[in-house]
Amino acid sequence: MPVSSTQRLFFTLTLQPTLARNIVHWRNQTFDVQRPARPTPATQLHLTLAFLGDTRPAQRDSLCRIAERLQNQPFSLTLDNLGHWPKAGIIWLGPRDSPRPLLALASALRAAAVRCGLPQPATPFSPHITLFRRAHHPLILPSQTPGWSVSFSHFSLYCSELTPRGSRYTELQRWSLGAPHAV
Ligand code: 2AM
Repeated sequence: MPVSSTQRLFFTLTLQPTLARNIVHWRNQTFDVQRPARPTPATQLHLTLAFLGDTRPAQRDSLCRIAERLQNQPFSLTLDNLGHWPKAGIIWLGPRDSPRPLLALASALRAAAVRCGLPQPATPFSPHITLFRRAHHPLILPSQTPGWSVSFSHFSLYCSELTPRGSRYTELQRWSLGAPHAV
């Protein structure tokens, strides 16, 4: 099968537009991060549950069938933690404590990926929302975040296309949490 028929996919939690705009507003006021660090646009802020990489149509269809049958529960979390991974060049926002239903959902989706022939990293799931990319230089992070509390009632499958202007994300499908059917 030609490589062009694959799609670069990931399962993710999306943020409400108002929350995304609030995060960007706070980020712009709080961080003094110079180029080449690149801030993530508000419309692209998300929390990845499982990165699938290049996925064939048959694999995508199998994953969608599994996702549709999941009965993981909705949950809330608090975005009260900041981190910097200098090697990856990522500054992130995330929860200090990960609720069990979040961990269970990520684990179920990673397991589904493996079942469909899409290997997953051995490293533990580390929930985060990327605020900046290409941030490889040392920096001092703000001591705290506004501590947004966020509820999630669905998760999504996204396609990522790499363009010269950065990644372009498209939602392909979404599923309710707590109900075994697509939204
Ligand atoms: P990141 O924000 O930490 O880079 C789409 O690329 C999403 O999948 C991003 O949220 C990205 O996380 C995540 N992801 C996880 N592993 C990845 C990988 N090996 N390559 C690209 N993206 C990955």
